[in-house]
Amino acid sequence: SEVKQQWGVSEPISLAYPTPLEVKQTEQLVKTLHDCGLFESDCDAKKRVNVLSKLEKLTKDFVYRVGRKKGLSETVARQAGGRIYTFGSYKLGVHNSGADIDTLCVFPRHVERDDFFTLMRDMLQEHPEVTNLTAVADAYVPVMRFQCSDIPIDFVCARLDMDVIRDDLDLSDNRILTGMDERCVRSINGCRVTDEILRLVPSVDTFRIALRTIKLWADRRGIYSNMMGFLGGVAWAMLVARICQYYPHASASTIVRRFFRIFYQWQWPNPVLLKPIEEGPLEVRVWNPKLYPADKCHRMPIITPVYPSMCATHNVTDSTRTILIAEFKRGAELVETAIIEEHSDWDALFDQNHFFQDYRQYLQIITGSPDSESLRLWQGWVESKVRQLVIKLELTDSVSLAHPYIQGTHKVHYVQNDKEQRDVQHGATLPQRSFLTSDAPSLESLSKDYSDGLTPYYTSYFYIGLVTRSVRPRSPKADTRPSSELTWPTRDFLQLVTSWDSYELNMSIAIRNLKGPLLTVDPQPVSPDKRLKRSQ
Ligand code: 3AT
Ligand code: MN
Ligand code: MN
Repeated sequence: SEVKQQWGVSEPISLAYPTPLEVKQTEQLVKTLHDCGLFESDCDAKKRVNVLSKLEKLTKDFVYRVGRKKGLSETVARQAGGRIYTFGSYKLGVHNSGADIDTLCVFPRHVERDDFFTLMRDMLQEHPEVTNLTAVADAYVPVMRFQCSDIPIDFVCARLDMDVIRDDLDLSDNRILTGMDERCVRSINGCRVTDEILRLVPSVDTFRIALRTIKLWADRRGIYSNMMGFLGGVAWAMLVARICQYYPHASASTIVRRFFRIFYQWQWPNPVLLKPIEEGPLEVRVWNPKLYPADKCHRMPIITPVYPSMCATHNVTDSTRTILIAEFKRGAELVETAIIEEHSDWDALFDQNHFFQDYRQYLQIITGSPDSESLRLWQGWVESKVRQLVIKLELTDSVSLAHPYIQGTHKVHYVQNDKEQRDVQHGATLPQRSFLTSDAPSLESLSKDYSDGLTPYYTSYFYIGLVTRSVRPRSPKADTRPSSELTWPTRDFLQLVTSWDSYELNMSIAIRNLKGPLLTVDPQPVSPDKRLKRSQ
């Protein structure tokens, strides 16, 4: 007889084992995932293992060299160890071909983060297989990004308050957090969360198939983005893990079916927890809506399962929650009707959403610069603030839903003069001289036809789809056109983004109000009176 194990914070909903039909549906699901080209080849998988073993060796060598530099003896410096751990999708076993490997470098007390960003950086630079290295030492989570044998690596680091980092060091012990700096705690928690999620699911294999399904679905539906106020990889993983806990013996097809129904009907903002929230040894905040008003504001709280527990869905707004719940509903209906019938397939679940046809009104945020590197920084900053505009729009009477599109559109325009440059700064495209950056011809190949010469101007667009309602005029003379209601949110937003520390004069931004469905991602310019505001 079976010992009834409880997974998570409540009893399972059902202990049923899969029926033959459910097993078959899971096989069809796995086949569909394979057909989508999600899985990497064995050869690529071996390459990843190889790259990781090189990084492990490099780490030990790095710790040794810092030790010697700081006066440790040969033996002590060697014994100090050092290790790498993976996290993110690779560790969860749900990475697509081409995904990065999120890797944590753990070193002992005598090594500083500075050493990581100087000596380790040099060692990587000198490594023949390492390319495209960029380092962001002062980020919220400091990281070095590079490719090793063409595999993208996100390399973060943690310094533990220990003399020696042994190969069997267990990161799950909360005591290792004592004496660590906040950035290191954040870095190491990426690993601790991933490990704990895997420990908290009854069957890792089932979890992986279900999570791959949900990730593909979320990506196709345009709701896979923590930055834009939807959900990121960790949050999706925790949602799937919770369903696995409710149905410990179910097959992946059943997990997917229950996933949609349960989260469609979930009583948000009740939190999704994989285990009870723990206290711990640090002076840091643990998610607690009773104590912290900010935590009480979380609309769809999904809480990480290790100390210090945090909400992985801090960015969700009223609009993005509405969109997510509508997508859960769509998923539930599709899976429960079409797919569960014996002969139907899973493809419909993975249909792309049609953002550019779904709304009658859009805001287009146009960032630009004549310098592609400037634009990269500038549009990244603006992109990270788009959800602030969404929140401001939600506060107006006339907007009932503001839907941020999760991807920017990146273009290069070969302009002839200042007027053309101003036009593209405001969202115009030039016939035959505006291109998606990814498939633009070279400047030289076009220039010969233009005697005055051409210069490139780069733009990135971000879009917000709007659902508006008519607002009763406050006085007979009041302007009730929705666009007037949009003026203050967009003005505030422009003020927010242009107050950036690194804002420079060669960076432009404008916002346009576009009416009517945008049938392509490349809308024609609208007349200037529809522009809300620009600043340069
Ligand atoms: P991919 O397969 O890589 O697309 P993933 O889940 O591995 O999916 P990421 O590589 O973007 O996604 O992120 C892996 C982890 O890195 C998740 C989180 O613990 C951490 N992380 C990612 N982005 C940030 C961020 N901006 N700030 C802090 N931590 C982050
Ligand atoms: Mn990753
Ligand atoms: Mn990553």
